[in-house]
Amino acid sequence: MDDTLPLIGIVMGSDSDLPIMQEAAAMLKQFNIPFELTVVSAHRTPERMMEYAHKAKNRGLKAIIAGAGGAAHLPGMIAAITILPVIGVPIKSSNSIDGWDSVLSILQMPAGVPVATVALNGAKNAGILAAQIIATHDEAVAQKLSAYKAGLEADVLIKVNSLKTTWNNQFD
Ligand code: RP5
Repeated sequence: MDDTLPLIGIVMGSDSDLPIMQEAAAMLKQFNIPFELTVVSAHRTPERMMEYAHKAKNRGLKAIIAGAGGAAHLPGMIAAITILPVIGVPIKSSNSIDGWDSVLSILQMPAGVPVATVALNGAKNAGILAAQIIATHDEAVAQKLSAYKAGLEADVLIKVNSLKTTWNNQFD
């Protein structure tokens, strides 16, 4: 059990969201950012959700990644309570019609209460975005992010060169 004080809180409505949400955890691990991960359900544990959101800032968290599926109220309700940035992950869950319910529940927040919503099942990007928030005041994380982005470019250029062996490309 890791008891390092977390900077990022990852919460999800159910453990059935974990296969997706652990992609956010993997990115935070890659960038060496301490995080915690637990289940907080807006509908099934509303008081736990309220307590989590109320205490988050004083517990030292800098941002919260919240994922939920179906009628996905968790990210928006947490954002209603805390001033920490909340990154919402819509999840295509067993009770989701086709994912649009989760996307729209998390995306269509009223003015004044933003949730930074990533793509459906986009927990990986949620982890990267949380790291970018930390990187605004942590140079070591900023350097890891720069290296990550450079790696993305290098991967594409390898594919460009590979395609060249088969397909005409006069661009470069
Ligand atoms: C949501 O309901 C959860 O976030 C999950 O995506 C979905 C289904 O939950 P389970 O019935 O699998 O626990 O609140």
